[in-house]
Amino acid sequence: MTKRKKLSKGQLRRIKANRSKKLQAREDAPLVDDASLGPEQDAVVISRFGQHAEVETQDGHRVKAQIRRTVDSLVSGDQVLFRASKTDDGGVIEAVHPRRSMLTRPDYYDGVKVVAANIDHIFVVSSPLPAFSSQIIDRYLIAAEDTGIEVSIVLNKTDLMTDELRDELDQALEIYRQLGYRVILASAKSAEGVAELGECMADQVNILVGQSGVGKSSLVNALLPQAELLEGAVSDNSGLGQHTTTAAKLLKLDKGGALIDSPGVREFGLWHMDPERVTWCYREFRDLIGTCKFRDCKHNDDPGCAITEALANGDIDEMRYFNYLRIIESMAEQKDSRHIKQKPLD
Ligand SMILES: Nc1nc2c(ncn2[C@@H]2O[C@H](COP(=O)(O)OP(=O)(O)OP(=O)(O)O)[C@@H](O)[C@H]2O)c(=O)[nH]1
Ligand SMILES: [Mg+2]
Ligand SMILES: [Zn+2]
Repeated sequence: MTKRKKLSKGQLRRIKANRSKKLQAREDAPLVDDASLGPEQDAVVISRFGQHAEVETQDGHRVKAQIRRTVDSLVSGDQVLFRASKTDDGGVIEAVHPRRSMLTRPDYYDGVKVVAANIDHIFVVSSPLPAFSSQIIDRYLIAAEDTGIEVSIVLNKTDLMTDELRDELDQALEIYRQLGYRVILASAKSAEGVAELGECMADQVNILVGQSGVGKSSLVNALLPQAELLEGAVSDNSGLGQHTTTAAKLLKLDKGGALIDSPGVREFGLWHMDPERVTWCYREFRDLIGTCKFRDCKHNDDPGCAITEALANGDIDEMRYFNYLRIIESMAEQKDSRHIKQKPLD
């Protein structure tokens, strides 16, 4: 389990107010008459909208279901006990099976928000437009490492790259390959890498994460043309699409397994994590933790630091180390200002 950082009073107040508003909304929701419901059956959550969720039953039926008040948290990928209505084409979600994994992200209103459940493989998607940033990749990798779920990297939109840019980005990604991450160069447009991506996803529950506009929904469409998800158009410098995805959605893969498309966020904050945990999430730092001269070493200019020593020896990559310092610094800034600027998209 992750050690969570203490939240400020303002953050706690806001989160509490938001939770009680949500509880109130549930109490206002209509009760479902038990007699009108069929037997319990297993189903998977496709996507969640407020007090409802779309589920798929084991015989492949898609149903829009109400959620029992006793169900605390429900997201795409959750395995649930579902009862179909005898009188209409709806139903009720009675309970959620324990999750074998979940991906979370910090949220301005909810503290920490669960993005999806029961994931086996996270694909961090990047692109040349919006601009490639190894620091953003590192932020997503930290969140992924924190969950213990397998993680790979996708560089999408190769069709937009000159040979020169392709070489440059490929070199930047070589560092990740050396760290043991699989890197896939892909294009939803030219279909490069799409088959390879599909092979890596077979028989697992996969999720695409990454900045808004990198082409997650487009890759889903390339993998599953029948999905017909709405894609955005790169309308400005930020690359934010008009059809930006607002809710996570699960799609079944033809060869078994599933794929979840998730909404991108403008800025992926990590303020909910302990800086020590962030250090641990850097794979190449992990074995060095606890070997610095001082127990409270900040791995910056502290004497006898094992991490800066490994950096000097060339065992740790400069870019990764620079990103690490920037991320730790930005976490401290956010803590000082006691608020998070980012407004969530969903
Ligand atoms: N040239 C090119 N454009 C692409 C490619 N993949 C996606 N795009 C375009 O990039 C824009 C954004 O694509 P989306 O698939 O909506 O991006 P997203 O990651 O799902 O974005 P959010 O839902 O906002 O998180 C759209 O205009 C796509 O047509 C690609 O491989 N090549
Ligand atoms: Mg999308
Ligand atoms: Zn150190």
